[in-house]
Amino acid sequence: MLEERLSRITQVVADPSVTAGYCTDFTGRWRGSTPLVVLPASTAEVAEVIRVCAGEGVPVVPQGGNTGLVGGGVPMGGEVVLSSRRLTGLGPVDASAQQVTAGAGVVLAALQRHVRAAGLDFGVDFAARDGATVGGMIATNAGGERVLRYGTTRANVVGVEAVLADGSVVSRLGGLPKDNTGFELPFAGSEGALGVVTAARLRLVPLLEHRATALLGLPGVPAALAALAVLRTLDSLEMAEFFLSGGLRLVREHTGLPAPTRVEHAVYLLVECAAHRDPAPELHALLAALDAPEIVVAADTADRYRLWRYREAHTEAINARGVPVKLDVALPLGELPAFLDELPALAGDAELYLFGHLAEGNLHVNLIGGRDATEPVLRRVARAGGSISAEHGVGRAKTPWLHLSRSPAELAALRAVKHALDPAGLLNPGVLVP
Ligand code: 2HG
Ligand code: ZN
Repeated sequence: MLEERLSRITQVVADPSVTAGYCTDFTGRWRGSTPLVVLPASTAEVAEVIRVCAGEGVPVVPQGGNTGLVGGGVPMGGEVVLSSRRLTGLGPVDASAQQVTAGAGVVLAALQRHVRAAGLDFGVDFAARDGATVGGMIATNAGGERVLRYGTTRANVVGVEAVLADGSVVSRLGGLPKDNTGFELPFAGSEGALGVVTAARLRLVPLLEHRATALLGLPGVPAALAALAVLRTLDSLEMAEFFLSGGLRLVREHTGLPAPTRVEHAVYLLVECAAHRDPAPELHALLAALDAPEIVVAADTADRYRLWRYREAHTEAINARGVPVKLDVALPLGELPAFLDELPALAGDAELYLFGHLAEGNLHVNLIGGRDATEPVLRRVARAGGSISAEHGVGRAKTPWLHLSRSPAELAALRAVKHALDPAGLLNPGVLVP
């Protein structure tokens, strides 16, 4: 029996009251079921688990912190869940190479604490830092709030260790910055469909101890884009996040926070600079020259986090309001104003909440209630040369629309890679390349 065989390898949970927590996503939109959650504590155990499941023809859904938003880590077909929660090894920080090795189950916030204690930092950061894991971040190629400076997760990974669908292990944790002995297997963005990431060698960045943060109240997105163009001249710029008055109202209702500005504005732009020397003078000089109706400057670290909270609490505030349809899209910056003008009509009778990462043209379109507007919104994004999934991945949510962002030749190549590495379709069936 499968449970017995897997139990001989590692920890297995079958109790439905426990497995239920692995079967539903954060939004409540994706609700699956599983006979078993398997929690291996080493790469060798993962490999054995995969070998047993492959031998029995039992499909597996790899899962990290279950903070995903596209149904990519939920067992919608009754699959076995392979959780990375016990793969929490963290190696010593290599200060001269500026690297660290982390297990797939290491939570982002724990990684940050570990490397910051050694005077370095990890280049990726986002609101789900207390739940998201290294393996999940690689599998989804997570982006977040610092992409404008450090790129997405892919750019911050030196090498990956993973278990393939036949149970074999590929390990690239040596950390050589130069090693052109063939191409790297594309685990970043593979969404658990090509292999189970078990550990990674991560690139670290200097810990910048001086930070300056400001919230700009602006009349519209064109003004926010104009401000961004000016602020981008600063080498120290690290964050340029935006939200709108409607989302702010919802966040305030949910959190009880006071208004961040004297008067309400249509658009809010949250910017942060970081450097080895205090970036406040250069940021404040540029802000003073901007034509912004209102600017609030953070006084200290607690104040910085207070300002972040208006932006970062959007996801939980929206969730408290209802089960959202989440469309994570990106458009060329020049296309944003026209797209945003048309968006309310495309959203129809759904409640629309919009926020995101302005520098990448990455909009989080959240729709609650009403008719499902996924189709018209994604088609409009594609017409503008945008992406139907900027940073959350394809998961199960976006597979019907993947053709809007990828050409037939690209789709055929994706399918060929999937088939070569997982011919039986054992890993995360129905996700990314159904
Ligand atoms: C963020 O930027 C996340 O906070 C979540 O990508 C976005 O909830 C969302 O739509
Ligand atoms: Zn985001």
